[in-house]
Amino acid sequence: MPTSTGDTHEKADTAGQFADATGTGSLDGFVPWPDDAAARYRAAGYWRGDTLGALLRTWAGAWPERTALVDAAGRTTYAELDLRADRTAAGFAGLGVRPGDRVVVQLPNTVDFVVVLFALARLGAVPALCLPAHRAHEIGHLAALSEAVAYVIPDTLAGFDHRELAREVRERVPSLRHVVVAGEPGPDAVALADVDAAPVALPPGPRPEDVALLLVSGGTTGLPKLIPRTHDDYAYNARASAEVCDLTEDDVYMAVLPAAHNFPLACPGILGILGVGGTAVLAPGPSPDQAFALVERERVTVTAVVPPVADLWSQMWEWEPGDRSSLRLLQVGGARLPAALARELTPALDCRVQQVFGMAEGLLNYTRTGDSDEIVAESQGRPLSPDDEVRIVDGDGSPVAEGEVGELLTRGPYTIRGYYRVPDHNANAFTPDGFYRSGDLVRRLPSGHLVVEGRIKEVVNRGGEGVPAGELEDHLTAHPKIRQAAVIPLPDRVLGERVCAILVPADPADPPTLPELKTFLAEAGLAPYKTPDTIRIAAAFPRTPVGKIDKRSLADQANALPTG
Ligand code: OOB
Repeated sequence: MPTSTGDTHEKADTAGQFADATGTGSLDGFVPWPDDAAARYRAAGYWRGDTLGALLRTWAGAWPERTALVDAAGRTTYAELDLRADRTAAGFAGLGVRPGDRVVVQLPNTVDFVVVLFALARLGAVPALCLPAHRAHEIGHLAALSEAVAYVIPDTLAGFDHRELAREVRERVPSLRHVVVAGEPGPDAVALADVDAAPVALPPGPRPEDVALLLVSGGTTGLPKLIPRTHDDYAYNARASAEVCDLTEDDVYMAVLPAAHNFPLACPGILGILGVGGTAVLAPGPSPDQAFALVERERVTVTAVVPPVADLWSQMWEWEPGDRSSLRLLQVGGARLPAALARELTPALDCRVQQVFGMAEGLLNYTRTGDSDEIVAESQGRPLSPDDEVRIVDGDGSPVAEGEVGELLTRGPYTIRGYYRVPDHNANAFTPDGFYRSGDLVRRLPSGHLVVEGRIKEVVNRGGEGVPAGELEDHLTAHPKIRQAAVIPLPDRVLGERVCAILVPADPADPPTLPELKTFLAEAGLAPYKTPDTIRIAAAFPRTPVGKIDKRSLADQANALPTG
């Protein structure tokens, strides 16, 4: 164990090294909450003045010998994690990484990921958490935008050599001084194992209101953006989420989605489970063969998946051997969970299902333990915090009538007030009074739960009539011959856009036909203009880096697919 107790180390062998360090408070391009809002969030007890680095110290002090993390390489106790974070922080300091410096981190679900996160947090450096599937286009942009000084990668992953990618990014981004490799570094890079030194006197730690990390936006249009999350707000995000999920020290949370994504990281995810003294199992991915074996071996109690994974698991669960009775809660979010699938999940997996409608920008909605089966199947949950403010507005920005569909705007104690370093974009993405314009179309039920009807940009404009993709997808997936559905616009000379439904059939040998779907939708009471003009049959859908259906690629492929 390190000799220090707080976030400031007592060893003085490099004292003076950080004499001119200023901390991250001055991180340019970060939009803080206004003082009055910040004061309210502190007074209400949401922001408790902790930093992530100090929290780990507290946890390690309270339950040092418990297992914090499990990955393919083995088990790590809280005390070991705490020490590794200190040693790695000292290693980064030795490389010349300073408080406020940005570091692009692109690591798979491993103990190294968590160590690097806490090490940088202790140093006051700011990790930009990229997903393993990001490539030169995204990484180059995010590294340049943040003027990152270092880039942390695995050597190879899923047959892809990240060191090659790093060489390409380095040529484009002059600020990048170090490439740190978990594994074999190759030329011009340093091994993460060598970013390790005796804990040193670190500069004054970051302040709780400073940026702890940058998440990458999941937006499907344009280049990704960086989402600055502070120690205060992110600690609250994880802690309050852990409470909603009734997490205790006896829980074992399994991260199957990439750990850099907000959902498995802090909703409640890895940070939430560590905060209650439980164990986080870092799974390499959501494939049933790997994930199911880990559920059984580690007695996993909670995990989080996107709907396509929930769908796959529900089909495989009863056929794969093994005792997975430990699983008590399956969180599903990130994209629309069709109500029909939601209803199948509890009987198929014999566990409770929770819908999570969240965004890296902040706002989280959860269905709760006491909610009826109907609410859990049909809604995407209600806001986490009593101080989450939600407005549902029409195209003019005026509130819609209660129960009507409109765009969700939100602000609150863990919702950002601006993306990092994009003031022009922020002028439109946020209202003048600080609400984030989510682009999501929702309606509110009398219970306060929200139903996501789609995205503003995913409404097909059929000759002036709006067809929300999500609504039609839900109806289509209720058809017995359809496993998954994605609705996209196709250009049309007369209508402007027409409605194309791309379908993954339940049985590839027996795909649905357009006439039978039209009859089915009419019987369900759907307005005729909302029925598909054309259908395409696909074997599977392309996915985004976190596993959501990638509608952009799908639209590109639509014309090559067979019609039904
Ligand atoms: C999560 O975060 P992001 O940033 O990758 O994506 C956010 C967007 C939302 O604005 C919404 O369009 C969509 O993903 N979304 C959902 C949804 N959950 C997210 N759409 C329908 N139903 C849902 N349940 O995806 C995310 C972050 C934290 C927790 C969970 C998900």
